[in-house]
Amino acid sequence: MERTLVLVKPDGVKRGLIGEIVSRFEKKGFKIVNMKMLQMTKALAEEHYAEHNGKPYYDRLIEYITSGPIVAMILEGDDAVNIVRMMIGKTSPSESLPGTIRGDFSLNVTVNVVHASDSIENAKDEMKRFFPD
Ligand code: FUP
Repeated sequence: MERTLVLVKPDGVKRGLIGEIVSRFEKKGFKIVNMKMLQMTKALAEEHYAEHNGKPYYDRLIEYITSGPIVAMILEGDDAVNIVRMMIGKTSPSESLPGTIRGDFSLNVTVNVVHASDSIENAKDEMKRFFPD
């Protein structure tokens, strides 16, 4: 069994998509092992997106991700990291296919509804970051 971290980002919460997103993962067969609502601080956002520091979109990204409450959850299931990444869709709006969460609900590369860990190693760090206990 593998675990991964998913965030419903501020636009997903504001648009009332928490239930839709949780439901897709539940129906797929993932177990929700932890979940909470929080607002990311600037410090947490800068840690989470450290590798993007210096990119032209970085300031907008930090402002957006701290702009309202998010929902963080840990999902568990076989091959969770890869399968959840497939279910959220690609980062680029022109590549996120219909049927994926981003493909169905977002047209914007920054304001894109969800985050999911992109490797087992990052999943471990991100689960610790959002669920330190
Ligand atoms: P992803 O793992 O799909 O969330 O994508 P990345 O790790 O490449 O990027 C993290 C976040 O940076 C994305 F959710 C949105 C933002 N981003 C932009 O705003 N513009 C870009 O050109 C690339 C990424």
